[in-house]
Amino acid sequence: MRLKKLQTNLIKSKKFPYLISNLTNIKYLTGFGGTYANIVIDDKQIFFITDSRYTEYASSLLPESIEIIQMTTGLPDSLKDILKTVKKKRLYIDYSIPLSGYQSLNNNLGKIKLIPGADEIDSLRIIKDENEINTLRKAVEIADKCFAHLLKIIKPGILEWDIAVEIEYFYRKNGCTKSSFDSIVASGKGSSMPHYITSMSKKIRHGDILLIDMGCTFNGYNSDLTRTVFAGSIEPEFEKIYNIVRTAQEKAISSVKPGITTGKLDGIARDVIAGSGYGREFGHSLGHGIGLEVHESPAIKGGSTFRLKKNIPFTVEPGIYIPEKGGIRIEDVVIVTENGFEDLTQASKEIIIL
Ligand SMILES: [Mn+2]
Repeated sequence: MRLKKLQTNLIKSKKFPYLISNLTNIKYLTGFGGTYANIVIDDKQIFFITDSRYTEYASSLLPESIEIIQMTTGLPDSLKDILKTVKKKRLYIDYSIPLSGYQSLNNNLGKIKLIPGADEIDSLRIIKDENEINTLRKAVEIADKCFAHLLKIIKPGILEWDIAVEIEYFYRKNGCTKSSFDSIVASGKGSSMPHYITSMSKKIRHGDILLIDMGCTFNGYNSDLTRTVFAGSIEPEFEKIYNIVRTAQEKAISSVKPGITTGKLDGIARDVIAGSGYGREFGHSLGHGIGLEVHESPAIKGGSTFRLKKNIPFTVEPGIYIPEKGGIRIEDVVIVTENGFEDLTQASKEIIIL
């Protein structure tokens, strides 16, 4: 069980009792899907604090060895009681707590010493187990199918918004609870803004670039997919740029293997793009880890010394953006294997003119 594994790690690093308040981390550790909970892990006991809405649910979910505490007068009081029980005057706090939460504890826990914990849970979450990988694989597959579906309906004259709505509908129809984020459907000049906001009134025009960034949430796990297609025709400059981005992306992906740093990987894509004269037009990092959150550790960025390991999934998404003209981005989700990589994304990377 993940909670036990974390407890073992915390005992080894002597960081207990340890408080976790982040709901995604709590979901990862226990499966709890409610909207309020905290966990305190001590060396011999684990406490699960929630309010009256969730105590019954929590006791049906958690093993008997975990003590469920129903919060009545606020978190600081519950924590004081727990620390009294375990006879400790210190509390490690996971770094995912918001500053407001930290300050509230600091003001209300009296003589108890708060110690910033580290990224103990992030470092567990970063490497996925077989179950998680299969779920991710399914999320990526649904996004791929959605893209294939979009190719049948995209044509000049259709609204950006209509495409975004179609994505949302397709995802839900195919077993997803939601999109991973508001889909980006950016046409024409809008495609030069990496995080464009989809317009409710803008129609796709003949000759437009169309950048679509879309992902879904399947059983709690996220996918992320970007493809750039062309409405009616393609300008020679953007055909060239498309091929540079594609080469950069494929070169980075084929370099993925255990041991390579994410900084090096970013550099491989960046060198291709800079070597073609578009270095300044690739402003963001190469990618990000993906799982219970659409953006999670590790960051795939320049300067990072983080070394990839087997079963870490992440995105590879270089782009070139020419202000006032348009942009191209291509994004896949890949996973590190024993000796190399598997590209989970199957959506076509050929130049598509619709
Ligand atoms: Mn992404």
